Amino acid sequence: HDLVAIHPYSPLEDPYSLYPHSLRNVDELCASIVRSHRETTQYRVEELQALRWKVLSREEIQVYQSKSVDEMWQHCAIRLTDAVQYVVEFAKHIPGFRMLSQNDQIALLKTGSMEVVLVRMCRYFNTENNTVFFDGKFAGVEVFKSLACGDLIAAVFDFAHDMCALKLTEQQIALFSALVLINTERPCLEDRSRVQRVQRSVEFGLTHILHRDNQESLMHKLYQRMAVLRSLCSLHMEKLRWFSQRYPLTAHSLFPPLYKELFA
Ligand code: CLR
Repeated sequence: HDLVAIHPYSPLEDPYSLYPHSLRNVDELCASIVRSHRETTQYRVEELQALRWKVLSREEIQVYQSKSVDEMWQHCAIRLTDAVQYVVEFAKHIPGFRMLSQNDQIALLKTGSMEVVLVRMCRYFNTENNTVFFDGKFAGVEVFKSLACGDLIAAVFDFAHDMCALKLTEQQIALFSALVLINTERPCLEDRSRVQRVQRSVEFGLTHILHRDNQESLMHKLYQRMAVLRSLCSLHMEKLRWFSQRYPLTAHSLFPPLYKELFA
C-alpha cells in the first residue's frame, strides 16, 4: 500500500494520538486540528486573496481546451493527488487517527480524502467570477472542457459556490474537514466503535467552536453538505470508471499510484 509506505505508523510522534481521551479539554483538541489544517493547506487564505487577479487568458484557456481527453485527465489526476497527499498529512494529526488500525485509516482516507479536497476547494474559489485556483491561476469551468465530464465539473463548482456562501472561518473549515474524514459510516471499517470515539470527540469540537462563534445553526447546514459531498464523490468514481474503460493504458500506467490506490 502506497499510503502505508508514505505514512508509517509512528504513534510516538504524536503523544495525543495515544491517549485521545486524556486531552485536557476540547480547546486543546480544536487547537490541534486547526494547527494541522493550517500546516497542510498549501496556501493561506490571504495569499489566495492576493492572487485573485491572476486569471487564465483566452490563449491559456485554449491550451487546456485543446488537450486530449486522456492528457487532461492525467493532468488533473496529478493535481488532485497532490491535494490528497496534504489531506493524508492532515488526517495523521487528527488526535486519535493514528490509534486506528492501518486498515481503518486507509478505509477512512479512501472515501474521505476526496471529500476533504472538495471542502478545501472553497478556500481556492472566487465566487465573483466562479473560478478556482488551478495550476497557479484562476480557472472557470470551461477550462475543464476536455475532461468530457461537464456534469461533474458543474456540480463541483456549484458545491464550492455554496460552501463559500457559508463564509466559514479557517477553524470551522478545519473541524468540518476532520468530521468529514472521521466517519463511522464508511465501508470496510474493522473497529467501528473506536472510530466512533474519535468521531464523537471531533463532533464535540465542532459543536464547541460553533457555539463559541454563535453560529450553532451552521451545524445542520454542514450535515446537509456532507450528503452532497458523498454524491459528488460517487459521481467522481463513476467518471473514473468510465475513463478507465475508455483509456485503460493512461489509467493504468500514467495515473499517480496514490490516485489509483485510493479511487480505483
Ligand atoms: C482543491 C483544494 C486543494 C488544492 C486543489 C488542487 C487541485 C484542484 C482542487 C483544489 C479543486 C478541484 C480541481 C483540482 C484539480 C482538478 C479538479 C480543480 C483547488 C477539477 C474539479 C477537475 C476534476 C477532474 C477529475 C474528474 C479527474 O487544497
